[in-house]
Amino acid sequence: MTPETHRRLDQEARRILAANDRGGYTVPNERVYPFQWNWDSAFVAMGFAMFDEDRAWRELETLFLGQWADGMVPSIVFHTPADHYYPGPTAWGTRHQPPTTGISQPPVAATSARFLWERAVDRSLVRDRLAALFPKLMAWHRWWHETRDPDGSGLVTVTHPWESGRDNSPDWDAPLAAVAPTVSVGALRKDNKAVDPSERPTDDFYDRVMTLVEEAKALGWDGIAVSRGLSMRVCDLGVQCILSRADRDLLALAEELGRSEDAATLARWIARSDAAAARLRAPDGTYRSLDLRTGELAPCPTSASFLPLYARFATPDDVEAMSSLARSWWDRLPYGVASCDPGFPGFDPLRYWRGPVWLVVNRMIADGFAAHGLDDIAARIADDSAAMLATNGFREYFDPRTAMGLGGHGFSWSAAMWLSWLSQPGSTRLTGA
Ligand code: 9WN
Repeated sequence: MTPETHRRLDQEARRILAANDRGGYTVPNERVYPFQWNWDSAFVAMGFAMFDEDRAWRELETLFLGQWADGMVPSIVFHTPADHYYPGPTAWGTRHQPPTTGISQPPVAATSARFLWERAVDRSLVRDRLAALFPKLMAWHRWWHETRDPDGSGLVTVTHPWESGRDNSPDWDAPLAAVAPTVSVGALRKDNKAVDPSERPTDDFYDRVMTLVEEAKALGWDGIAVSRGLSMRVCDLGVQCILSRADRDLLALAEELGRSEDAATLARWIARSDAAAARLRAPDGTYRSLDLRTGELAPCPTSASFLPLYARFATPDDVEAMSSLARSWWDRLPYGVASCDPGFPGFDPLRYWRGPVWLVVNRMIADGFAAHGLDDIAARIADDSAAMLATNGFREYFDPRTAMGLGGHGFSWSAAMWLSWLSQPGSTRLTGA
């Protein structure tokens, strides 16, 4: 990449974060997603950290204004009204102020807090902020490990595809097929008017996922009742891995803060999920999501299948299997890492989480390979990611055949991935380098 391109991307990335900044929180993209999203903000904070530490901490602090009394941190915080997104606060029918959804999203925030802490120019200036955030992070992790794993199995449950952040992955095909739609919401959708419908989920998908929302509303959004009672209950490989990594990052922060009891609790949770991970390994050696109602594993590997490396529970055999899998995908597709196995019959390079590449997932996968000594794979993922941005802009996701940009434009977390990762030589590991 030429120095001019580098400079252009730097400027554009900062411009995007400034344009999407609503004062204390960032919208992923005004046109499609006009509120604060959970894991988006955790990644966006890493971008801000490169030039404005105070603003980076604020992003996380603002997200936790949405935290529920039971510890849950919602997928969306509706800080200010906007009528061009569906489903908005009324459709969710939750009681929190500010209004929120009733489901969570992948818990990247503790990893983000550790990222901010490790890169702080003067840690003494941010220690109080970390100390104030820590118990909130701990309460959220407890919610995952207790409310979303009420039997202490070591595998946490997601009850809605949007909780996974990988919204219409093939992982949800079978679990959603078992949800009998009771609503028809196609006419209410806004997303497929803002973005080409071929790049978005179908109406049938929306009917089923909004049926799950109705089920949870009928249970009064009670955490345990939802966890045990919804028609969809899956251990999402992505959430399981991201939580496990975030537990490790939170443990490192607990030690920094001298919180030994919390550190011991975290160590117990980590050991329990590490022991349960084998249940997610398919006979072909790849990791998959697990339908907790039927005991069935998901039909194909996805980009989440590389995340045991990021989580740090992968065995040496797993490392071998994952590097072969990554190389085999590059034999079929020039740009990595596709969100779904290119050999899967339902692979669709344009449609949302059924094929396209997301830079935040690439960031986690590259961290995992680098941490296991596979720097060549980590570097190739970074090169592909930078090439997609340089040629097609800061789009929401990209076609793995052509690098064509898809979904929303001027996307906050894509900008943050440039600022915190791709523009920074030698910064492949997210935390604990
Ligand atoms: C539902 C904001 C979010 C991301 C998700 C992505 C998409 C929302 C949607 O956009 O989901 O949460 O309406 O499609 O799948 O990962 O956090 O960028």
